[in-house]
Amino acid sequence: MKPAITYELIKECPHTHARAGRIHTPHGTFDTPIFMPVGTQATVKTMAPEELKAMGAGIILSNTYHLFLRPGAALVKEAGGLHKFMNWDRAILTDSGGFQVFSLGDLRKITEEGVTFRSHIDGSKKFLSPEIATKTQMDLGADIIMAFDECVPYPADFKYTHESMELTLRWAQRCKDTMTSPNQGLFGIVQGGMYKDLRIECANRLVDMDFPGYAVGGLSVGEPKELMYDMLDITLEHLPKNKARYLMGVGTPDCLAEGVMRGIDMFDCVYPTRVARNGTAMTWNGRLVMKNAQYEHDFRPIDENCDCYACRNYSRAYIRHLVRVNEIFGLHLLTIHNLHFLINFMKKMREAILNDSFPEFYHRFTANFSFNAK
Ligand code: PRF
Ligand code: ZN
Repeated sequence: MKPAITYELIKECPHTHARAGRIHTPHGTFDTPIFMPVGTQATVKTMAPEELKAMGAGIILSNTYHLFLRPGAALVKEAGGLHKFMNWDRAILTDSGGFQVFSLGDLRKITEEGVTFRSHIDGSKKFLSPEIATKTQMDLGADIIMAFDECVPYPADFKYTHESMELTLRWAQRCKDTMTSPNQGLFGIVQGGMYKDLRIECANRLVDMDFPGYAVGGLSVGEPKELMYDMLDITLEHLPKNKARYLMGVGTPDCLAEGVMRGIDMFDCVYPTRVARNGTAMTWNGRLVMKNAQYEHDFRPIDENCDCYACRNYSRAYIRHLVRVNEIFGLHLLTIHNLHFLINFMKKMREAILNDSFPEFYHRFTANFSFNAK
C-alpha cells in the first residue's frame, strides 16, 4: 500500500544542501520548501480559507493541545474531521501537543506514561500520552500528524537531555504502534538539545523506526542562532534524502533562508501572524512598524513590489490609521500581507534552487535584510 505522505525530490542545489521538492498528501500536493501558516485553534487568525488559498497556501498547521481542550477531538470527529469542520480542503498538519504542554512550565508533570498538566483555560487536570496524542490526531484527521515528544528547554545539562531523548524515542515508538490510519502520515521528531552526539543518535534511531517524514524539534528555544544552525547541519546529515524534513517553530526570514540552505523542506511559525496583530509588516528589507509617525503621509503600499490584496489596494497611511485606532481590518490586512510575503519568499527560494541560483539569492537577501525594525 502506498504511504499517505510521500516526498518527491525534484532538484538539489549544486552548491548548498538546499532542495526543491513536492509533498503528496491525501489533500493535494504542495511544493517545497514551504511555509505553513499556523491555525492553532482551527483557524489562521483573521483569515478565511479562500484568502489563504488565493495567496497559494498549500498546507496549514493546527494544534492538538488547543483542540483537545476545546472543542475536543470528539466534536471535530462528529463534524467530519478538521478539514470539514474548518472548511479547508488542502493539507493540514497537527502538532502533537508535546511542545505546548511543555511550554506550561510549573503546571505540568512528566512521567514515563505521559504528561499531567493543568488546562490554561480553567485549571482542570488533564493528561496527554503518546497514545492519547496519536488517537486525538487520528480523530482530528490531519494529513500529517506528529509524534508526542519532550522539547528540552535551553540550556539543559547532558544527563537531562540524554534521558529526555531516550523518553522521546520510547514515546515515538508508542505513537507508531498506536497509529493505524492509512490516510495519515506520522512524522518522528529529532530531539537531543544542543548536543551533537545526541542529535546524531536520535536521528539514526528514528530513521531505523522508519517514518514517512522527520521533524527537527527542540531548536529556536532561546539558543544563539549559530548554535541552532550547527545542530541543524549535524541533524540533517543523518536524515534520508527521500523523506520530508520539517523544522518546527521557525519562521523569521533569516532563519528560513538558513534552514532551506541546510536542506529543510517545511517550516511553521506564529511569527508572521503574531507580529501582524502587533501592527508590524514584513518586507525584504526588514520590519515596518506601522504605528510609526513616518508613515502618517506615506501613501505608498507596504511593499511596492508585493501583489497581495493589501498592497494592491491600501496605503501605509491607511493601515497606520487602522492600527492606531485598533480597527480589526488593519490587523487583517497586515496578516494577509505577512503571510503572502512569506509564501512568496519560499517560492522565490524554490525558483532559485530550480535555476541553480540559490547562492545568489542568499547573498542578495542577506545584503538587503536587517532584522531590526524600521
Ligand atoms: N516539538 C513539538 N513541537 C514544536 C517543537 C518541538 O520541539 C518546537 C521547537 N521549536 C516548536 N514546535 N512537538
Ligand atoms: Zn503585500
